[in-house]
Amino acid sequence: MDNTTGFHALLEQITRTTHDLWIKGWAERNAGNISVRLAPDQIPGNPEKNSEWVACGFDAPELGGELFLFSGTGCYMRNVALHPECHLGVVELDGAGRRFRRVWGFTGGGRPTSEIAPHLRAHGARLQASGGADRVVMHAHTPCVIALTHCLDLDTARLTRLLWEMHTECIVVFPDGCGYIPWQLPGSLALGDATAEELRKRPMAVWQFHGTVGTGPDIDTVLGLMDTAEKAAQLYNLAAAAGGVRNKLSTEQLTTLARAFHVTPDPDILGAIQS
Ligand code: 2HA
Ligand code: ZN
Repeated sequence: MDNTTGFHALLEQITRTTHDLWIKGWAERNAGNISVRLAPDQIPGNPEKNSEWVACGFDAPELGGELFLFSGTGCYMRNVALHPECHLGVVELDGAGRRFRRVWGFTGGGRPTSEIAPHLRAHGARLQASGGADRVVMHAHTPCVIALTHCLDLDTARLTRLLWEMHTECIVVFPDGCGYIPWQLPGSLALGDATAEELRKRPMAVWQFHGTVGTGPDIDTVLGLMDTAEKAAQLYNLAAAAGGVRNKLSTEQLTTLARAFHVTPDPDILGAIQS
């Protein structure tokens, strides 16, 4: 596969996914954002080399020299497929991870998402945690998960247990759990740092009163991860509205699933599995 083919294949996946986020009701107005740390075969041909360097406002030395595709600040997910080169852009980080410059896209003066700090912090955390395999960070306003954060007193263990117990798929899809981040200002470095702390241990986190952030090696995996958590939250909300959750997966059933599917759930959340 040559460079151009790789980049265009990525653009197709992204534009399909941004449309999906809109159709799913996860991306009202300019909600949601995506970034991808580009693999060598995903770098666009003829990168621009003369655009101005812009300060990130923080240092991300672990990401120095990397190229990222970002959705743009203010962009509506439902419109990305119409003009990808306007709503998406590729930026290069300098060697110190302190400044970035545009090398493709953002025609019409676009800039990376307002959530650039949480995105880059998430990339840094997952680069280390996954040994370089994870390249995608996606954020969306997932309604059922957000509703949970308004109804329940949660922390990472409580949220993860709830999701695992409400849907058979969950412990297999995210055995490391789903992090819970108490409310922080959107786009802030504080939100980025709190998110990174959870993402060093697990690939997904929920932002209280705001949404979900998912990470993984490719876009399908990340959408699938976030969708599975959202489905479990939807099942909880439906059951609660229908009279209350009377029955849920037991620790024994969760343990049986983990053994059958060869996953090791976070022992601090499930308890260590006896062999
Ligand atoms: O990009 O979703 O969190 C708009 C948002 C901010
Ligand atoms: Zn948001």
